Amino acid sequence: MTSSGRDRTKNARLLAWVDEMETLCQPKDVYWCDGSQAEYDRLCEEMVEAGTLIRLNEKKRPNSFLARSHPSDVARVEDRTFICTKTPEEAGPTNNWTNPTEMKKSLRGMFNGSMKGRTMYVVPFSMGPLGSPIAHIGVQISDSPYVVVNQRIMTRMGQPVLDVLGADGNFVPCMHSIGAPLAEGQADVPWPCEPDPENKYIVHFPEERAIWSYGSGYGGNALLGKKCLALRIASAMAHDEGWLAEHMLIVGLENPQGEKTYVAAAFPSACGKTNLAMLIPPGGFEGWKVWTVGDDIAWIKPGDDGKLYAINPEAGFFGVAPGTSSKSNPNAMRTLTANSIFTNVALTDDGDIWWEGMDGEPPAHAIDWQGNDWTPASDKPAAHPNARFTAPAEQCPSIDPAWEDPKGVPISAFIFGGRLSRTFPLVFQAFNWEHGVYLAATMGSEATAAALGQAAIRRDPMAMLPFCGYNMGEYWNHWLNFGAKLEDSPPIFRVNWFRKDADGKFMWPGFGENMRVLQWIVDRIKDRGHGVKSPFGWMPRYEDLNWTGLDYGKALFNDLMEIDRGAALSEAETQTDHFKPFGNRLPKEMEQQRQELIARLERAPEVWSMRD
Ligand code: TSX
Ligand code: MN
Repeated sequence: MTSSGRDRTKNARLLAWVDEMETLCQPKDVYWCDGSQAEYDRLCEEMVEAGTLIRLNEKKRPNSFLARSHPSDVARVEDRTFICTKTPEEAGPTNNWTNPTEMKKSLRGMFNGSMKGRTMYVVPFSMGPLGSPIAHIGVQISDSPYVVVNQRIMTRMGQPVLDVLGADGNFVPCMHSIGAPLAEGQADVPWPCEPDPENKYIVHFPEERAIWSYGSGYGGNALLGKKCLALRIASAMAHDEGWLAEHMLIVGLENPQGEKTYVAAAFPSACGKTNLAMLIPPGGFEGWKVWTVGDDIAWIKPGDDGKLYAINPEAGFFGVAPGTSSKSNPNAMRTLTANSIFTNVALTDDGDIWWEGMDGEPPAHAIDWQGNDWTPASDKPAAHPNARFTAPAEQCPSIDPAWEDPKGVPISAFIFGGRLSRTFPLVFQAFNWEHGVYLAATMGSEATAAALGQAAIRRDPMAMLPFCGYNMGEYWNHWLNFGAKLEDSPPIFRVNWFRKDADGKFMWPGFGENMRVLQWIVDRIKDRGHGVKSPFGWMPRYEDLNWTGLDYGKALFNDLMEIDRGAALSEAETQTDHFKPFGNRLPKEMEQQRQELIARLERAPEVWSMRD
């Protein structure tokens, strides 16, 4: 036995599992990660020598690296993601289901000898501050050193986790192999993986609380603490135990009096969630401050005082690089100045990184994400559109002083967003919890069907469509029950930064200016904010928002807030297609809310507007 685990933990279940996986995967050796800086530095140096990492210019980007993935391994593989519950019904109509016994059998076949010629790393990690009552421990076994160093940024990783785990502590086993064993004498490649997408498997066993991932070294497929544990497995735990595991950012909104209000917000992809999590208030908001607790995942539990408390289970940001700039997100740019790993971005001639949408002029020459020469005249992007940065959260200038508080931060409201170019107002507040759950369950973003220029809504309920580890109908039911049990359920808001006018131009400046919407939300939470009743929910009038520092007229605002009855009714009609697959798992409240919306719209004028 090459394993040194007995010196590191007395957890019998962990030791037995590692031994069993060593026998199955047949690695050349086993290494238990301690999580130290020295270990991180050594693994990075080994990857530089192997060609997996490129060390960036030490003056411009200290202690930072570039990785280029195999072109087949650039994103999560949703059609290769499986939820293996006893019955397909428990996984629900939005997940890929496979029989757990059969899936386990074929996984054992795949993992048999899959680590030949490689080191098997044992990576203990905590999702959430070490020892927090809201945190959970996972242990990932992986044959990828790239995974190990990313996990050290994204989670609390190493020996302190084993110390907290103790002899009888519980953990989620997270089994990972890139699926590229090395034969005797076979040379390695910079990014080994299983290149055939059909042979990649991201598999969840929610009942057993276990994860098996095969064939990919990339992001959400391979850093198993994030989407796999903190969302898919945790959502199943949260359902059983009465809490929430959500795809949400968490921010603290501090007013000039120093009062802080924390909110959690869910958006589908490409809505700028990380930008909102790190927002800098615009001119006119002196004394206001937005504090970042997390940009992607929130674990939320009711406290003894009846309030909700949330932690960010992660310790870093794994964000989309293209589009990130000093304009769109100055705090992110500052976070990335050192100690970061960049994947599939471009390499500049001075050893720094670049991507589309970064500040300033594009470089005259660079090496693109596939390692080829690139100039602004090239017809392909220099960075892959899903290129990523991995950066420590503590480096974020707006990181909240309480971001590692083990008891979490109190959540006063939920915000749900979408990307809708027509007929959807900037902001409104749900009439009550049930109505808010309905608004969240029907949220989505536009997928433009280019042919007709027509916009169909791609539904992404609670932004959890790819991340719910059980039947989504039951998930909505859980949300309804969760709120019903609370003495004081928090208000729920919907926002849309992306409405366009008839000329196709964005009507709302977005970015830092979203602070105006956030202030109204804080006002409403504190029962200070005025609102008018619309068919959609409570809305601010022009005079209810703070316009200091922005030249934005009342007529334009009223256009931004108007509701077209016909469009809203046909939207409500298409929700039947969205609800139908859930059958008797659809909570009756959802259809009830839809009918109530239709009734409100039928009583409304053809164009509902605040114009007087
Ligand atoms: O992140 C964005 N946010 C949230 C910021 C806190 N983006 C980028 C989305 C892609 C990830 C936005 N894009 C936002 C937004 O609020 N709004 C828009 C649309 C928009 C784009 C450009 C302009 C205005 C709006 N530019 C000018 O008006 C000059
Ligand atoms: Mn996400």
